[in-house]
Amino acid sequence: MTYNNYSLSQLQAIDAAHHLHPFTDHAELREAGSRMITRADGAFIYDSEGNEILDGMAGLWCVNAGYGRTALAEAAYEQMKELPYYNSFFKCSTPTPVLLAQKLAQLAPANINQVFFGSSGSEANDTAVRLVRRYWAIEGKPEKNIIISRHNAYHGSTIAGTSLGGMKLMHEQLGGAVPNIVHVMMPYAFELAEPGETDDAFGLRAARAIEDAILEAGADTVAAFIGEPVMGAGGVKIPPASYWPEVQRICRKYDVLLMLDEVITGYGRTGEWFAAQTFGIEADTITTAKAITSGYIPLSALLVGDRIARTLVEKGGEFHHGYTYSGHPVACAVGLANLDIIEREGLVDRVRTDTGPYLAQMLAERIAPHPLVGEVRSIGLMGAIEIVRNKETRERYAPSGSAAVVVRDHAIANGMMLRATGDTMILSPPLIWTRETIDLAVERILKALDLAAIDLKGK
Ligand code: PXG
Repeated sequence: MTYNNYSLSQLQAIDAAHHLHPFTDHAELREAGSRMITRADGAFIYDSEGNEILDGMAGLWCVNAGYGRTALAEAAYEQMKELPYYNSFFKCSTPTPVLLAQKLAQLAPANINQVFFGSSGSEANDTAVRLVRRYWAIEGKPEKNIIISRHNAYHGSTIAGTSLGGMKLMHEQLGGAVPNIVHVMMPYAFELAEPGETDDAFGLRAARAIEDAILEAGADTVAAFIGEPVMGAGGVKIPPASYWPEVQRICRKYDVLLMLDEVITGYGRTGEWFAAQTFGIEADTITTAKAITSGYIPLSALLVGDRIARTLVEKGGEFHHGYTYSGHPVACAVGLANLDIIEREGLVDRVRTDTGPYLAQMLAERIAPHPLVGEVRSIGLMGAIEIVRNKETRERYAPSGSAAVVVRDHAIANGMMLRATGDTMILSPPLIWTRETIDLAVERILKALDLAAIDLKGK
């Protein structure tokens, strides 16, 4: 490949001259120069300088089947030769989205049998908002229009995604959100539970914030509640066991649709195909993307429950919505091959019965005792480590978010890719990790914590 003829400094200079990155302070990036990741294999990524880094984030929560899967490359190649593109508009279809939709209907919870494809999680959430509002309009209740979401939720970066999400810094730059979206508290006991409040009591209180919002707006104006089963980008916030059953009860009571955003939790992350199954949630829509192709090619699938699908199909007429790449034949071919790998290798079962419990055990036994760590938590292969200044009081380092970045930088320098979000370190590795990979990760995380503790002394 000719790009290998460029030196790191040449690529960095060209990057700085022409490339605007997502979620980036460009002045800062151009000063530092980007890290150039040039190849990957299995559980490891490699940078242009030959450093081997254990990828604790599966790319960006997506490479569930791991790197170096030639079967996925071949699926794309074969499909591109046969039919690189045709659309699904104008009464046309192509075979791979048809077969992938069938496969997804088989894997999804029983009430879900229809799929709408796009190319990203943001697009799929845009479709979800359009569809939910369309549903109520077809049902003769267009005034049921409000969508309830949560502070710190992440639902993507388009205008609809940002509006749905609860990220303050994103809203500040939005210049006008999609109307009729309100945000309530998140189920984050570590920071929001009252002293002495049990996890279960806190979970019920967090769920009832949704009920309060419904009652305040009036149930006849509320279309849906949307939530990530486990908040991902917001810091791997795992709700108490009492939360989701109460949310479900509240949605049913007020006839409010339940929308799940499983862009991160889908495709095995929590030890079931979907977190809806892990938590026993019956949803009207499930947004999925990322690991549907293990990130090898962009694809999203909005899974649509029978209630909405029936109305749309039987009474809806034309739904004026769709993308050029809805049901892209190559992306769907890769999706089929990827799900086949995950299924054949039993990766979902492995997470549920072996690596998920082992990760939880190692976090508790090895990481939790460290002086910088205020809490560890995980579900399946999705984990969080809270960085604190004082273990007992849970006091944080100031300014907020500064300490986790120190840990992250030491982790990366020591061959461990982790993400820092606020004061939380997060972990979401490929599902191919074994107990041995988890042991290696734990060693590298401990080393990063020790080095960070030295830097943070006295701060
Ligand atoms: N919903 C959820 C729950 C997500 O995590 C999206 C929607 C949007 O997907 P697209 O494909 O449009 O990016 C996401 C994406 C981070 C980070 O910093 C997380 C995401 C994207 C970028 C950064 O953890 N998640």
